[in-house]
Amino acid sequence: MNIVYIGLGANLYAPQAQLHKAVETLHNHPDIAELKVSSFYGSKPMGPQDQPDYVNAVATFSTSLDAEQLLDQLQMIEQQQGRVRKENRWGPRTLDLDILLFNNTTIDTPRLTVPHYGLCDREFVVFPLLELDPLLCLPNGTALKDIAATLPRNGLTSLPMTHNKET
Ligand code: A4P
Ligand code: MG
Repeated sequence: MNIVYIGLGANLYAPQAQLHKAVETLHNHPDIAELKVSSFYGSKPMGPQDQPDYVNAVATFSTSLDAEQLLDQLQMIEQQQGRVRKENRWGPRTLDLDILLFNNTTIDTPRLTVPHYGLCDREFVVFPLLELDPLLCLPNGTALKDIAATLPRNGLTSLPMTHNKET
């Protein structure tokens, strides 16, 4: 079994509901077990500022899928939830699912860079990861809490729990 951490992000069409729906799909997936999800967080857009704020979360689970098979599954879920890939980098999206960590390994292939290249710079990834595991370390041995110590929160807020799938 592989232990995986993924990032979830959305800023279009009821972003909290998009994340709830993605979590439900992961929960029901036959090759995914032991799913744990962080709180949902409100975050300021990284990149172009003329787009809505984001809702972000991270999740961890075990899976028998290898990393590329998992990427296929995550991209399928993005597609099912209406993701349209556009030219403009870092633009708004209904759902973005990124593989943050895959076991304690590094992956560098044309399709995959793991740990995710932005992991250490993104408050909306680092703080939710620490919520799931305060002792989490990167494959190079760096403790995530040491990265968090100097990372600005940039207005990151923990959102109240909602089960309302329309918000
Ligand atoms: N790819 C390589 N490594 C990975 C990985 N570890 N996980 C490749 C997932 N995919 C990976 O991704 C492009 C290609 O990256 C994939 O085909 C895969 O083979 P994409 O999802 O099509 O494109 P993208 O997500 O638009 O591009 P990018 O550069 O990954 O965007 P980011 O870095 O994900 O940023 N602001 C806030 N507050 N919160 C956000 O979540 N997200 C973005 C998008 C911008 N601003 C944000 C947020
Ligand atoms: Mg992505």
